[in-house]
Amino acid sequence: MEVLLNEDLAALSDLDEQSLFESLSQRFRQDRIYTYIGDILVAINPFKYLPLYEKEVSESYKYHEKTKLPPHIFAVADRAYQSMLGRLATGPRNQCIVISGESGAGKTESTKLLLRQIMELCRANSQLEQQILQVNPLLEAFGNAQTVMNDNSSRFGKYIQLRFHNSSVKGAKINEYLLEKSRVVHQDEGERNFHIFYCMLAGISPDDKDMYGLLDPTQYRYLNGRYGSEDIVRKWGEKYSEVCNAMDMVGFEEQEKVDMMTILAGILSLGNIMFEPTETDALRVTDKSMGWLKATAGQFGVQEEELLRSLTCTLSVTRGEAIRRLHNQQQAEDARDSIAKVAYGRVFGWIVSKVNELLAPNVDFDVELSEIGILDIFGFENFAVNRFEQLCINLANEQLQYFFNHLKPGFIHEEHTSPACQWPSKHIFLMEQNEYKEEGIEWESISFKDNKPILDLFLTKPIGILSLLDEQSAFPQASDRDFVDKLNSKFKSSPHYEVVRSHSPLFTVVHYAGKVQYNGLGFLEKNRDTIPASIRSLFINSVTPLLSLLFAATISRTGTLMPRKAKLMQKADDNFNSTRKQSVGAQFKHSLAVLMEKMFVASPHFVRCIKPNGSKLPDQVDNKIVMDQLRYNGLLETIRIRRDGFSWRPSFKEFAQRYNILLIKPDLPLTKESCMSILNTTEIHGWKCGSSRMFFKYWHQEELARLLERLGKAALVIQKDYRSLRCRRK
Ligand code: AOV
Ligand code: MG
Repeated sequence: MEVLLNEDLAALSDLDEQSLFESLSQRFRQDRIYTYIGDILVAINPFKYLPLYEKEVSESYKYHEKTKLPPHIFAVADRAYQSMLGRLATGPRNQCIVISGESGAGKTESTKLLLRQIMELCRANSQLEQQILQVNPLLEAFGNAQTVMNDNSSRFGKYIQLRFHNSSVKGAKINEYLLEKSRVVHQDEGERNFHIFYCMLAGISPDDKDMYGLLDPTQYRYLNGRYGSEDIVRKWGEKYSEVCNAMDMVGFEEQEKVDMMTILAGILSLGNIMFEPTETDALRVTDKSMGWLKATAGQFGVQEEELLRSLTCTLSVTRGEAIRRLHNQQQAEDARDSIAKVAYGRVFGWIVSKVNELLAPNVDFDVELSEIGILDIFGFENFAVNRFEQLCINLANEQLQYFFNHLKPGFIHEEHTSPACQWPSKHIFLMEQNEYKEEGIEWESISFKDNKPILDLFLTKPIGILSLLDEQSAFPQASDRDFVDKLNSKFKSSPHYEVVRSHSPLFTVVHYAGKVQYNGLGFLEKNRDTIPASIRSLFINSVTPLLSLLFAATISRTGTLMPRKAKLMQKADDNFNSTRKQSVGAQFKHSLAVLMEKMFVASPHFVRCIKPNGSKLPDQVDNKIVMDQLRYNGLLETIRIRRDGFSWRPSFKEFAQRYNILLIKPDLPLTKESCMSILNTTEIHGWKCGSSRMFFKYWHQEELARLLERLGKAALVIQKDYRSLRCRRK
């Protein structure tokens, strides 16, 4: 019994910060990296190989009983899959698994294990299954990089939706969030560019290397001259063949692959183009880098002069008149880097939309599909310098925390899902407490740290951080300082905002997880994310088919490519300053809202990943680092809320109908008394009985499901015995 108790820490009677920490670290020292806290799985990154994922283990967790086996990520896969099929307790068929934790905590590894196990469980269409499993290595090559926190850090967030018809998988769809494009042109000390560059250089055949015009890796400025030991290079080489293999499996065509690699080679060459001023105040490409200019033009399939023009001057059209402004050296370098970023970003976006096209479910429209979604998104970030990217990431985490706090599994779905999908908020708790009163149930009010005010600070229109950012972004003359001044004047008295006195445009947000100071430099430009007209037309005219497609088309919010007539685009581009394009902040806000809507109408599962120490080492627990994470991700708070509330409240009729089989009396009246006698035959405790309905804690549903399951098994055994008896008689 002791072991069982420890495997689910929600069952500990005195659960506080210290005891939670003690139990988790004690288990971790015995290589028990997984622990349940109620319906949350806590996973501590072991940073070493553990024999936890072998075939036999995977088999044993298929259709298992939760308490019979130790906590495991495969158990989460099993629960999600069984719930999707309606085999476990009631609730919506769509499932979503939210994986959170800070960088290097093990989110992506957990995602891969979940995917693998779900594919094992459904074993339907083996080709599709293989395709789905290949998506990860492909996305990782293009979207992951080595950082100081994690050697394989995801530089984008993703939501993978697996779509099923009955028990078999029919397709998949990926949403990606905020690829960190700036990494293409700059990496901090101890970090690297996206994996794919190193893989390509290490793995490509000498012939292909010539074809793409690739040179020695140490030559490229965008790679910082860093490459690696022979051992590492060999690993990259192997990874390259894996990536090529994955592309084939998923269904990319040969020409598409060639185009993609050529564009990557072009980006590397582009990075080496340097500029210098001439005596006449104009700007020229240095003699040394003339070769790189030529190479880039060749690799991008564009005219050399046109490329040069888009680097050295800006063309703007005002009232039908073209005005050319010459760049200074800094502006030319910025133009070069933004071409590299936009080209890489488009390639990545295209890969995702191509994957979605190739893995789209091939079924009739009227076939209803259910879904298991897996969210692997960056954790809360607080660095020495926090930029626009950190602001977005932390906003996403506020949103997730809100979801977590306000969710009462079963409860919301059964009784309060409105078609318009109103997000449940504080009123759920009020409603809940009124219901206790009406039903004559004793209750204590449940208090919780509501982060709605922080979300409002970001999202309210027209006076929220994102709206004000959009407002300032719309003024061509506004500066980052103006934006921060605006924030200061609007929010100086907000409890979640702090004015910072400094020459730099700094401001502080008091997040649920702590204070974060942001540096507003670059916010306006990153939020606008506009591509100069000259660059777009440069690429539209490229002879490389993929490149021309990437710029003649826009990638919609849902991730699918929407080709448009290039002419139309160009026309719009000519006066792009005045055309309305959604800002990055607004797009991100929108995709978060879509995600939340999906999540609020699905049955949720939570995996909270924890990093045991900051040095990526096995067998070491750093108390402070772990404690901080327990606090940041609000584990304790959530445990308390969930333990205190009654999440499932079936009417007497509903309950008696579903569980009368436990009494083996099919004609039982559907009354309060019947409900009580059903429950009295079980060993389930802690429920309450109101005047019209029953009140259960979140874990009761599962206990009841288990009883039904046992009964089902018993019935099967009886049937089998009966049949064999009859056979023998014959
Ligand atoms: P992350 O996804 O949470 O960080 P990862 O899933 O990439 O973190 O994990 C980081 C590293 O930890 C992996 O590359 C593995 O070496 C190791 N690791 C994680 N889980 C396990 C496990 N179950 N068993 C063994 N090793 C593991 V980031 O994407 O950086 O936020 O942005
Ligand atoms: Mg990751």
